[in-house]
Amino acid sequence: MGADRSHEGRNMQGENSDDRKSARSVWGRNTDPALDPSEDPRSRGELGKAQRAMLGLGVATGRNTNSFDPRSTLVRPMMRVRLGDPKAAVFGRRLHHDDVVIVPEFLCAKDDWTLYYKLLEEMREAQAQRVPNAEWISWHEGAHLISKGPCGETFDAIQKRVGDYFGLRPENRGTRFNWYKDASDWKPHHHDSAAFNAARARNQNCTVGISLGSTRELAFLDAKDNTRRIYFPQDNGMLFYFGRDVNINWQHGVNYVPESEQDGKGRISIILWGFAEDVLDEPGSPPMLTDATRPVYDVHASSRSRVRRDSERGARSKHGGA
Ligand SMILES: O=C(O)CCC(=O)C(=O)O
Repeated sequence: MGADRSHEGRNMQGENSDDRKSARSVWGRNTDPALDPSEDPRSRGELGKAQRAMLGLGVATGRNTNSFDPRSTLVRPMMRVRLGDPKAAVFGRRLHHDDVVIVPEFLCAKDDWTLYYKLLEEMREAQAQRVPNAEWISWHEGAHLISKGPCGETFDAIQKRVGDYFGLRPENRGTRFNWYKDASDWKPHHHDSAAFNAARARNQNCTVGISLGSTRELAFLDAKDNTRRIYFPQDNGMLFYFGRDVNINWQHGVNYVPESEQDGKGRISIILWGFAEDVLDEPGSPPMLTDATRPVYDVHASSRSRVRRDSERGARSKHGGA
């Protein structure tokens, strides 16, 4: 494509000058001093559209380019995927409300199922000792199992490590123990309740999940357009975090596995809802969902009784959930 010459011969004040000369002092200011600047050919010759846009000498599009203005990319995404270091004690970087953080092998090697079976063993012991609420119950209309009172050394240690990794306030940590007993269990799409429950939202601005056992897909479904879906694999030992606005903009769930691919193996997810400090507040966050903006699927509840139920739940319990 031929060069766009419309801005040549003007400097930032619109005066006549050679762009290349006025650019020299600005271009490449922040490059690594350990590098030889002459190895970058852009320090010579004609300025490209991206260079000119950077210097305020005009912003151009191209036939296959949305914008050559580098600042046009500084826009909030609907989801920003970040990677954490499994060897670190803390994530250690500032979080955004759009963040999804993935930490593969956070708890164990991908092919080591020791923790999966150990957690199940601890749950069996708790159930045998009749620890209150430790029993398995059917959840999400029979889609999978949960325990409302999970306990055990391993469970406690996992919760602590996960909460500390993101610096979640200890007093606000809510938890859930999901068991997808085999590959036929799944989880329907939903928002965690902090998306629509103001009392919860005061104490919870993120969801963190730990996966153990079979790899399953965590599916995100655009809350405004269910043709838009993003699927993340959840491997054994992996940690997965998502921020407040991800929970509002998307529903999430665990995809069903086609019958031909079911292998009998299960998965545990330990979920922690909590409040991460110092998350970057940026303009353009979505409002919390209200009864008007949130799709109503419960044909048995009037919207009024459900609003009341939600706020009561939030006031009574610090735990999160769907
Ligand atoms: O199992 C998972 O990874 C998702 C769990 C979840 O969405 C929930 O417990 O609300």
